[in-house]
Amino acid sequence: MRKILTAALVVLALAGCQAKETRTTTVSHSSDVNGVVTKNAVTMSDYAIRAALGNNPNTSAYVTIKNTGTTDERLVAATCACAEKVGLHSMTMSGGMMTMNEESNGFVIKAGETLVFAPGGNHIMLQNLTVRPKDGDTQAVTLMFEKAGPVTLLMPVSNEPLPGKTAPM
Ligand SMILES: [Cu+2]
Repeated sequence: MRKILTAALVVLALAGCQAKETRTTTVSHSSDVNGVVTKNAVTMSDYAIRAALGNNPNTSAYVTIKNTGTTDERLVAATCACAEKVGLHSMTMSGGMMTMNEESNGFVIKAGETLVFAPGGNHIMLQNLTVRPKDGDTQAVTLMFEKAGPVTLLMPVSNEPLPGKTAPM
């Protein structure tokens, strides 16, 4: 697990009111495991990509993923044509410092559970941007799931707070 100090982490200004739009995408996948047919479904909501600020070469994307299926799922990786490197990062507090950790094995989402990527916590890190997302644009981000396969979300570029989620300040 790689640890990265977040000295350069930009605390995004969270001006404005709650986003009124809700964005949801659901994919279903049926599989036959040892003769038992299971249905694996993941629902993605509240996704957005933050506009690139100033000369910052990086930005983040957020999404809420609910596993509505009966078997565990794993988010393996994410890709975006807008960045040279895309990582799945978690945040932990150590020694009074917030640090980002690259989760190279991805995130397990157990049946019935929800994985949240939101400001101040888990985030999809877009590093060395080749396209600088601007407010109002849309950017495709592909999530790679172990069972459901690749899912491409057209993420709105927005610095508005995500519905129901506030950044710890
Ligand atoms: Cu990060």
